[in-house]
Formats: sequence, C-alpha cells, structure tokens
Amino acid sequence: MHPDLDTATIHDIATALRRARHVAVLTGAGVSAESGVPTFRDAQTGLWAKFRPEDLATPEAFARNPPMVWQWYAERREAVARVAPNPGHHALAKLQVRFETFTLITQNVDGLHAKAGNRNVIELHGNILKTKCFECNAPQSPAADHAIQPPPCSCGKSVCRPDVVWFGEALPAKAIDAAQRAARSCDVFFSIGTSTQVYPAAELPFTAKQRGALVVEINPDATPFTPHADHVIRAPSGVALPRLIAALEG
Ligand code: BV8
Repeated sequence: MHPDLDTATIHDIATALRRARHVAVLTGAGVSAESGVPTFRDAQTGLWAKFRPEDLATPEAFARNPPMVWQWYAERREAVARVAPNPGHHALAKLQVRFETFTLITQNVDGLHAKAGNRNVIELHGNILKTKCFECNAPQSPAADHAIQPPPCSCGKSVCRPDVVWFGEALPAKAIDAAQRAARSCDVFFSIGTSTQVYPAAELPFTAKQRGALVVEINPDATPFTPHADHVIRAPSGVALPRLIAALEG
C-alpha cells in the first residue's frame, strides 16, 4: 500500500461519495503522467529542451514560426497516439457510472479519458489529436504525413493548427460554462493531477469549495489549492483512484 494512502481518509471520502448525487472531477497533466505523457511541469527534452511550453503554446509563437510549433505538436501527437490510459483513467471511467450526475472536466489534450471509456468529457483546452484552420477555425483533417509544415487549410486562406487552447486564447465558452456550472452545483469535487496554476481552470476547485462541495485533492505534491482542500491524498492518481473504487465497492 502506498505510504501516503491514509485508510481513514479513503474511508471518509467513500462515505461522502455514497451520499453524493453530483460528483465533478477536474484533471490535469498529472493524471496522464503514469501513462508516460510528460506533464507541463516536466522538463522539456531533446530539441525542445531550450523552450518552455508556455512559450510554444501561443498564437504568437505559431504565427512567428509555424513549422517549429507544428513540429512540437506533431511529436506530442505521435507520443500520445502510442500511450494507453492508466489505472487512474480506468478508475474515473468506473466512477462515472456510479452517480446520478458525473462531470469530468479535463485540462489535458491527450484524449485518454475518452479512450478509457469516460463519456461527455469536457475538454477545457481542446484535443491535440484534432486540427482546425488558423484563420476560420473550421475543423480540418490533414493528411497524416504533414509532420514538418502545417498543411494549408481547405478554406485556402491560412494553414492548419492544432485544435487546442493556447495561452492568451479564450477557452471554448460551452466547455468553461459547463465546468463552472458543475463546480457550483456538485456535492463532491475532485482536483486531480493539476498544479492549479493555469486559469481559468484553476479557479474551479475554489469555486466548488466556496459553494459548499466537499473538495478532495489528489496529487503527490502540494498546490496553491492544498490549504483549502477538505481531504488531500498525497499519492499518484493511478494508485489513489483504484484504492477509492475498492473502498466504494467494499
Ligand atoms: C485565457 C493546451 C483569456 C495547449 C494549455 C487569470 C484568469 C484568466 C487567465 C489568466 C489568469 N492568470 C493568468 C492567465 C493567463 C493564462 C494562465 O493561466 N497562465 C498561467 C501560466 C499563469 N491563461 C490563459 O492564457 C488561458 N486563456 O485565460 O484567456 C481570454 C479571455 C477572453 C478572450 C481572450 C483571452 C488559456 C490557458 C490554456 C493554455 N493551454 N494546454 C497545449 O497543451 O499545448 S494549458 C496546459 O497547462 C495543459 O493543458 C495542462 O494540463 C495545463 C495545466 O497544467 P497542469 O495540468 O496542472 O499540469 P502541470 O504540469 O502544471 O502539473 C502537473 C501536476 O500533476 C503537478 O502538480 C504534479 O505534482 C502532479 N502529478 C505528477 N504526477 C502525478 C501527479 N498527480 C497525480 N498523479 C500523478 N502520477
């Protein structure tokens, strides 16, 4: 058993879940770490070692050097296509079917929650496997062999870009509205595998807490939200979530 997995905490959370009608979950890059997807805080490697993600994931970076940003995403897309959901993802898929209302909100762009079987995932920051027009935002499906240059868009006005939300760009209105509604109305809110530093997503656990939800943070490290959490599980999500499911089923 993981040294930081406190049985009493797991028991208390399971008891609260048995009474809950609406459970909401916010996930960050940490949930995909055990699938081998580097988190945003992990040091960049290889060609990208000299860049910070925040400097590449912007419309300005893409406009300045489309091939460079396109290649960064092409490499990440290839890496994501090779990985599989981990026990943390599978536990969240099991959790979804146990409640009257279950809202899964993710900052991740890797599509792993859907791959694990979760339905109606709210992708706040888009999906790296999808492409759209840089100019008119129309969905595009470029030929897979465009690894070096961003392909031209069918509209003929611009080139393709990854269908993700870059820093400085607004989140999809429907996604952030649904996420904020869930944070305001849920009984239990989980904040899992996020450094709680990227806004407006990072506001969600605070909103849930203010509106009276029981808020649980699952993260091996502390975050700015930690002091506000009702329960903190200092363990990897791939260990903590299956343990929580076992306690619920037990
Ligand atoms: C916007 C897609 C406005 C791209 C990403 C206040 C309000 C509003 C905005 C701001 C604000 N303050 C600052 C801003 C601007 C900015 C921002 O928040 N900057 C930060 C750096 C301060 N926000 C924005 O620009 C947003 N846009 O607000 O626009 C606007 C409004 C109207 C009109 C125009 C504009 C857009 C933000 C979205 C950026 N896009 N991703 C891509 O992926 O390439 S964000 C990116 O960071 C990823 O999505 C990532 O998921 C996300 C957050 O990071 P985390 O998920 O938390 O990951 P991180 O690596 O940080 O941490 C991992 C955690 O996991 C760690 O805590 C670690 O301990 C833990 N962990 C590790 N292993 C495990 C684990 N946990 C559990 N188990 C494990 N095994």
